Amino acid sequence: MNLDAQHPLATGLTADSRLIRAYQGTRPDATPVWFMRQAGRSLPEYRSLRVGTRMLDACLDPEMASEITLQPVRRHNVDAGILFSDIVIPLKLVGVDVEIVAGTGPVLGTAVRTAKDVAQLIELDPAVLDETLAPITAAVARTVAELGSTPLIGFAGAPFTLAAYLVEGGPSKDHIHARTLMHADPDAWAALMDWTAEVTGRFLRAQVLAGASAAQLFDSWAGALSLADYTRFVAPASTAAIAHVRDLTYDEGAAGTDVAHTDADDADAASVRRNVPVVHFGVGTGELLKEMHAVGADVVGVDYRVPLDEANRRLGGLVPVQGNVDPALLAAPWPVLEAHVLDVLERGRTAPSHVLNLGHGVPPMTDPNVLTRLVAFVHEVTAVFADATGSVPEAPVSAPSAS
Ligand code: 1CP
Repeated sequence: MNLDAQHPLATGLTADSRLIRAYQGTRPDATPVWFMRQAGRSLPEYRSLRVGTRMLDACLDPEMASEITLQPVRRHNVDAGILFSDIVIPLKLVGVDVEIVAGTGPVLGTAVRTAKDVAQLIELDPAVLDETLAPITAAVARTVAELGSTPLIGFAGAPFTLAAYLVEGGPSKDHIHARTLMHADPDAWAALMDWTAEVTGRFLRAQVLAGASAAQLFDSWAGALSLADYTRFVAPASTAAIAHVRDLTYDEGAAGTDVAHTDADDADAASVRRNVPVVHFGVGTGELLKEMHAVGADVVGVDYRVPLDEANRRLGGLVPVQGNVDPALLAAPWPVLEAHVLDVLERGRTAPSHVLNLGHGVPPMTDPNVLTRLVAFVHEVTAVFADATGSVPEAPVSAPSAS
């Protein structure tokens, strides 16, 4: 389905941004940068705005969610905003009893452990989201109106990561109850994953339709899975979740956005149909990179454990990558961080394109000035990757991986 003519990708406002170009596999004039969890507790302006408002209430207040989304964009000059929300929001909106407990994370009223629990859960109709998502789409619309040519990334949790919270009842180290359920009762597990894919897929699609220019699916806890379990019990549901945005397209250089064209045929010939870029990220998922790409992603987010040249090799040299500065180094002396970032950039050059990010979220105690300095540094050092005329250099040719 083609996006609305007013969507920032369709009007061309964000279509030529560094982020979108890099997600499409070309190298813009400088490497784009944004940070997972760039909004939030590292910013004093966030902490003061949040006083007296619960996390999920803040997400469901369009004015507040929009303001929190914009705070890091104003402060750091990052190349994208990411909607301030949470992966459990669509669960809450369909009627699941979930809260975010400060310092802990999402906590469920009751864990979903048995086939009976699953049957009860999936009686909640995902179609209710068509109405209950209104505060989210309102927040997106407000935010993109302010962001102008800076793209907004919409996001959602992947079915496994959400199911991990549902089955465990809260955060967990090894997700053992979820991993047991998939083997002990594959039918109940499949029903749970189908339902979760539908709920989270609708949440993601609504954000893109409302104005987000890219979509990121977080399978944060998929690193707990073996490759065999991922492929059998998880990948089909991730494919189903991504399918909710996979069909969304826009025409670049289309008639109506290009005033130079008067002849309709000419305009058609010049226009290229593109899809809304989809990014897929997980933590500890070095063994799953290829499969996480195969579920329908355009870009793969890499955590800090696998160097980007190795990630690129595992991905066959053909996939744009995002990552993977170690968040722990944000608190190290600047020369240590700088050397690490240069190494990440150098390894990232082996891939078709690279969006610089952290290997996981910004730690709450991070000095925000370090993030601002890091953005300026990355933009400055990568500008020399482009040649003197400012044109985009050839992407380095990587040998296809043997794996
Ligand atoms: O009171 C607070 O400030 C709560 C902290 C917090 C914040 C700021 C939570 C609770 N969620 C969020 C916002 C959030 N969550 C964003 C905001 C946008 C941005 O990046 O700036 C995003 C993208 C998420 C997504 C999210 N929530 C993920 C996937 C990304 C990741 O970090 O792996 C996960 C796993 C969650 C669950 C969650 N919500 C909150 C916490 C502390 C957690 C993790 C709990 C755990 O360890 O299991």
